[in-house]
Amino acid sequence: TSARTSWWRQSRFGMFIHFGAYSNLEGEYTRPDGTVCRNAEWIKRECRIPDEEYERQAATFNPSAFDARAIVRAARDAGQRYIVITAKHHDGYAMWPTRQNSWNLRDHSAFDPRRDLLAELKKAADAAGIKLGFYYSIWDWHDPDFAGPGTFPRYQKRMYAQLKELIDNYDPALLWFDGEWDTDNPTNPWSRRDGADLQAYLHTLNPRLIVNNRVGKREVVDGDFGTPEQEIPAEPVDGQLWESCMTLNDHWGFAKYDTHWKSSETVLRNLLDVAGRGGNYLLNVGPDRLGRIPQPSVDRLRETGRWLAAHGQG
Ligand code: FUL
Repeated sequence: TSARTSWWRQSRFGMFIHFGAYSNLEGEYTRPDGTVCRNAEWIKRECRIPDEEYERQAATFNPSAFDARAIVRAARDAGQRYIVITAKHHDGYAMWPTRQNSWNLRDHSAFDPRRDLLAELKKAADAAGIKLGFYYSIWDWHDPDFAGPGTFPRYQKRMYAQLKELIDNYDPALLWFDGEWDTDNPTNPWSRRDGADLQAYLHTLNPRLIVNNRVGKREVVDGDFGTPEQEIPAEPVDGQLWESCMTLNDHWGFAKYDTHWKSSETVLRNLLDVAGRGGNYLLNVGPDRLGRIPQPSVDRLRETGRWLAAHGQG
């Protein structure tokens, strides 16, 4: 436990935001034969949406109602002290104007090209004293070099360049990697060595950066903290910092049909349980295609924050 991780260890409660080109479909894809396939951030793959079609829909993505200040306010009022937003999920779509490709919110959307969501969020978060982190998927369904024979080094170069852009332009306090595994994905070439190299590189760009364990292979030696997902571990690994990430309903990305919301009592119980055992709780929201956090999520965040404030923990 170093001084570097001190703000993170003291934070206890954070907001996860899953937002990307998939959000534009709001969880439903109507196949050519008229049947409907449901998913959320995995919709491209799980519903086997052809590339051209996914690209066509992404070109209409216009999150014009994304309000960084309102989101930061919702987080702060909930008692959350940091935010982690998907800068790039598995579909490879970058939520900032990356110069490495045109598969991004500036060059491939119907969004106002003068706007930059990550910059807006960074500014609002700074103003509120909230730390900002980025989720970044190593696995990339869009970049042909990810799984092409012998082309992974080319992909990796672009990935390094994208991460440098993120660090140079938005100064994130934390990077939350994902998509490093090879169980679902036998073509995933990510190795332990790649993880160690990447982490060393990131620390040359910013020695204070905090990184999760999915930068490597989720082992105790990887990154700064463990990432149990949708669960509160009975016995956290000895000596390893950890953070439970959880959805508020049953999906990470927006799914219009999913109304299976956790009660604010459940959220609070989870938070106290996690914090009582020394972990952090990263609670997810999935904005709709216009960029608005669903009202049931806003309500639960507000109720949680109200309880914390009333008990002197806000
Ligand atoms: C998983 C991803 O595959 C999910 O889509 C989500 O982002 C979750 C937090 O991590 O590994």
